[in-house]
Amino acid sequence: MRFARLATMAALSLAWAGSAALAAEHEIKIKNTNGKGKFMVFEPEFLKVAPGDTVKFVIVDKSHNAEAITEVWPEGVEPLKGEMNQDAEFVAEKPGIYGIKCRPHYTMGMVALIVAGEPTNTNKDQLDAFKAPGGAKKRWDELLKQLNP
Ligand SMILES: [Cu+2]
Repeated sequence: MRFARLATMAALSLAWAGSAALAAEHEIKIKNTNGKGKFMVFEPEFLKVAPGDTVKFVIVDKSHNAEAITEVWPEGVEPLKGEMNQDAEFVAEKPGIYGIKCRPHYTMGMVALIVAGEPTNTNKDQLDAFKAPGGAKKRWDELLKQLNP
C-alpha cells in the first residue's frame, strides 16, 4: 500500500517533469491575405496548445502587430504587446483562452484565438462578457464556433 503510493507519486512527478520538458513552440503567421479571399489574417487564427507552450507570431507582411485582447486574457499572465512589424511571442503559462488582435486591423476582424488546456475550467466568463468591436464580430464568432464545435 505504502509502496504503491510512493510509486504513484514518483510517476506523477515524472509526468510533471516530462510535460515541462516537452513544452512546445507554435507559430502563427501575420499576413495580408490567406490567398483564399480573406484579408488581414493570423494564420492559423485558431490554435489549441498545452499550458506552458510558447506561441510565436511571425511577421510575413508589414503594417501589422500582435497583441493581447486584454478583456480575454487569463489573469496573472503578462499580456502580449508586440510592436508594429516585429515578431512577438508569449508563453501560455496558464490554462485558458487567449484573445489576440492586430491593433491597426482589429475592427476589420484581424483577430486570433488560442486555447491552452481545457477551456471549460478557465476564464470562460471573460469570453462570455466580451463583445468584439465592429467588423471583428463576424470573425470572432467564427472562432468561437471552433471553441465549441
Ligand atoms: Cu494587421
